[in-house]
Amino acid sequence: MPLKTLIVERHDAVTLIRLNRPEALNALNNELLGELSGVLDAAEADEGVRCLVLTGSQRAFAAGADIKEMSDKSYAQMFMTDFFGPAARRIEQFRKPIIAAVAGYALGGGCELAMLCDFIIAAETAKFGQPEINLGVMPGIGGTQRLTRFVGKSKAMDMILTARMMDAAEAERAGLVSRMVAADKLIDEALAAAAKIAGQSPLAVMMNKELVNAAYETTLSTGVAMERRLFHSLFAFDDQKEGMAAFVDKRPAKFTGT
Ligand code: DAK
Repeated sequence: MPLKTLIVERHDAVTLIRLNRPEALNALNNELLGELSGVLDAAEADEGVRCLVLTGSQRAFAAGADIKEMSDKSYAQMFMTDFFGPAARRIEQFRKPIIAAVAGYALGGGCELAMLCDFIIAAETAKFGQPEINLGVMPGIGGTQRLTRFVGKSKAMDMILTARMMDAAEAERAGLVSRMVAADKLIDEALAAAAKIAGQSPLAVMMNKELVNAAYETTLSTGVAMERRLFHSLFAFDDQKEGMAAFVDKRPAKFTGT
């Protein structure tokens, strides 16, 4: 079935996904999240895909959950459909890296979607916010938890309680985004980062992703112990031998994922 709300492009081992609901500033509705889950399923199953980039338009990454779709729902409907739950879990459990390339508005569920990715590259035009309080509600895809872990309690409280937006420069200073670039360089920069990741050993990439995420979920000593075990395990693979031999031979490594 052709996709209605996403544009998907393949750039060698990188899949670029563009949110595409321009009439609603890429607001997230059920259709879009269902399509996104399907694209992630396909990317997970495709061994040729090593990294993903998720982006929106110059005007908006995503201006939040679709308020028009959501406004009349009852508590029973929200609960019984587990509103947004399956899509959020799909992204959380995705094992390959996803880079969010954010220009324009990343608000509410849009900011949360960016934070669900592994890191965020922001255009100078990016604006991040959790303005749900203006609607009498609250973030619902982890915003109260993830924003607080990214930027600390004070800025998270400020943004969530006042609904103020953070521009790209502040977001970079606060650690919400990994780098800020000119708007016309955003996609090139994100694709270049993704290509760099795609050229690494996929085994090492997935284990590194798992461990950085574990830092949010576990104690320091448990995380460090997990890291040591996985580090040891990498010596079971050809990619470790190749990576170290290539360094000694002063040549680029050719990783095979074995
Ligand atoms: N939903 C639906 N339509 C939206 C939208 C949204 N979030 N944001 C913008 N649009 C639509 C506008 O209605 C307008 O449509 P037309 O009037 O042309 O038909 C079109 O996009 C262009 O928007 P504007 O005319 O407003 O454009 P401006 O440049 O003047 O303003 C803006 C841009 C981004 C500042 C403004 O559109 C705005 O404030 N948008 C709403 C931002 C917002 O409040 N976002 C948070 C939404 S609530 C859950 C999980 C998650 C969530 C909820 C539950 N569960 C797991 C239970 C998440 C909730 C949210 O994200």
